[in-house]
Amino acid sequence: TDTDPAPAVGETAESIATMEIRGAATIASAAAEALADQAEAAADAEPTASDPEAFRASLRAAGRTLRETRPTAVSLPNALRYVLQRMEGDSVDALRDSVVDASEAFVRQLDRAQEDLGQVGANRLADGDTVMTHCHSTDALACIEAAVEQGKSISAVVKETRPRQQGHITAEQLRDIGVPVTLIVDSAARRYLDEVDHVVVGADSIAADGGVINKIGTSGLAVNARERGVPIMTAAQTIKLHPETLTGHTVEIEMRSEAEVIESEEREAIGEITVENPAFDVTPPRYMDAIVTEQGQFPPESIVTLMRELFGEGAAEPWAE
Ligand code: RUB
Repeated sequence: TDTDPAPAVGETAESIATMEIRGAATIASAAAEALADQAEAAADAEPTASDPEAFRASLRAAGRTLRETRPTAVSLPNALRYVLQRMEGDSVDALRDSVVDASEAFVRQLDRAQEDLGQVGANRLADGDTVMTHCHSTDALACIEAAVEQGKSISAVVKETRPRQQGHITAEQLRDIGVPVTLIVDSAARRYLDEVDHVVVGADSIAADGGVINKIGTSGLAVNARERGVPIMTAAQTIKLHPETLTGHTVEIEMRSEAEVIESEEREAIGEITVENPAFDVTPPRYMDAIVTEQGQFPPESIVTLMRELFGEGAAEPWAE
């Protein structure tokens, strides 16, 4: 059709779906950048180059393509909303510039927010602390990195995070900043909590009731941490706040392929079984000590106030046809 997204959008969407691009913040900045690419491409090709309405439609189509890649990280629709709500102008040139500027502003803000929340999270960590991590979160790593930069000596117990083993990325990045790392299998977490001073995780979405949606296994880790008396924080910039939960919607938990869990030959050898692979779970607010954002730290139960301030009561979908 006239409004087919540019190849760059298709490539980004594919990379998000296959998890080559992954993690809520990274997905959000890639999506914002793909919209800027779409704006450049649409301003250069007919019919969008000479028809502002067709240009707008092509940006909305790009938004829908990106939106459909993965369902759980709200930073993705929040990024699309940020950029598309700022698309304005009577000419295609003006429209293109508004999208490119908004995309750049979004990515700048994201980086800035991560730096700021890193400072807040770092203040919760003390010199000599051992932290436990789950999955790979750039927001969580920002807290540990800022603590290291403050001159604190931090070591880490890193959960491998089955089935995709994002813990390996965390282990490598912590090593790069000089943090001693002990890698463990997920089921060893409770045993190691006795040696840990703080659990630090990220979030894909934060619900209005303070529930934290993050990589599967986070909720069990939080319950165990509470039982062991170990504080747990989630590092989540405000782009992770899920506006639709203000009106009673729940966050969709992505179900991924069973091939990530078991190889097909092995599965066939076992016989007729069901394999399920939910990618995320919900940690109830009572098991989370703090949500650390670029605007300071919050008890999970009070996050709704910040959410109303930032999003109001309703969230429009500017990518709708
Ligand atoms: C990643 C994950 C991360 C959050 C936060 O899941 O659960 O903890 O996305 O990451 P997946 P960040 O690997 O399935 O995308 O702090 O970088 O936004």
